[in-house]
Amino acid sequence: MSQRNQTLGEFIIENQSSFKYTSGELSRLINSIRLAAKVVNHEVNKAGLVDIIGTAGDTNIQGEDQQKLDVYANDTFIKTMTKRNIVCGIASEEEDDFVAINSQDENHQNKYVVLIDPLDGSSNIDVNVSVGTIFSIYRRVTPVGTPVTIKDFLQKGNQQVAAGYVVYGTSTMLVYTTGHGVNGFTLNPAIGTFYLSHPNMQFPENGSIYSVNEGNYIHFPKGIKDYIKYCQMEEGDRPYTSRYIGSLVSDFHRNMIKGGIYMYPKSSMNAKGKLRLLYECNPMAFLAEQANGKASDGFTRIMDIEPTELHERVPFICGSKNMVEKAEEFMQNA
Ligand code: P6P
Repeated sequence: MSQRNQTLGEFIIENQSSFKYTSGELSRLINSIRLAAKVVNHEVNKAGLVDIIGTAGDTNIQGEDQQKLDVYANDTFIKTMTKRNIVCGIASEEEDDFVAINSQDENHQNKYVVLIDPLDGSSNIDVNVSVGTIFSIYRRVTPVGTPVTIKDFLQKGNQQVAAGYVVYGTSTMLVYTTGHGVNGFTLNPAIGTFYLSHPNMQFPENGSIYSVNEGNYIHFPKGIKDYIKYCQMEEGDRPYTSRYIGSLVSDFHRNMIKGGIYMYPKSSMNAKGKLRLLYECNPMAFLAEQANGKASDGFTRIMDIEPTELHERVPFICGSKNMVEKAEEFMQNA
């Protein structure tokens, strides 16, 4: 019989015992994310065909126009995870406050909380550029049997039990970690099954791609400006190539495969940067470190930052270890 790649379902079962909380709940949670990803993928792939593009007429807490697909993705992930009766609470970029899951957990017995950016890069939807979902999973820290509280969500990134993303691109992939490396699964749309296509993903220690919105150059801190000029200098393996998709998941995914660095620094326009710590930077930082990469704000390891509020933003530098360390050197010597 011809060999075939392992499916995501088979991978989850095979690796369940390696996860210290082997009650199977995390496996069921990852499976619920798998289902929601397929449902959202179906809508994203036909966005141009139905009247689902454009704003839903609302704005989210970030003050950004909510694209209809944002709302659809948010509802899909929340409903799918709720129905599996595994999580006690969900925080989302699209929700002002966290959502306590009481309907399926009236005795507050569920142990996991999920933080999610249901459709990152959604401003790209109308121009047919790839977008993504980012998720971060923790065990609750308040007592089981009591209602979930904000403390369960404001945990440092180094407490994550799992994190990952779905990239809705030329193909749809689910990439995740439970702290034992990073593995990528590609969806076969003909049969609706994710297959292990990228086992043990690793950032090359060096790379020649830098990803930053250079339109904001004049607003960047001196250290970031100095590092960008370093990337552009003719010397050794430089000048590097600039690639910026405007979708964190896509820039991160390309850099993980080819080697590179992604930066969203603070600026005179965004005093703390643009990206959110809890459901963008922490999950991507967990993946980066599990793939031999690095993630910081230029000075502090992202996963060591103590969160103070649900939608807080931090400056974000992430990717190939040697490139991140060089950028940190410029930031710290500026
Ligand atoms: P800018 C998308 O809105 C996002 O959060 C990331 O996915 C992306 O990398 C960044 O913002 C793009 O922001 O300001 O460069 O358009």
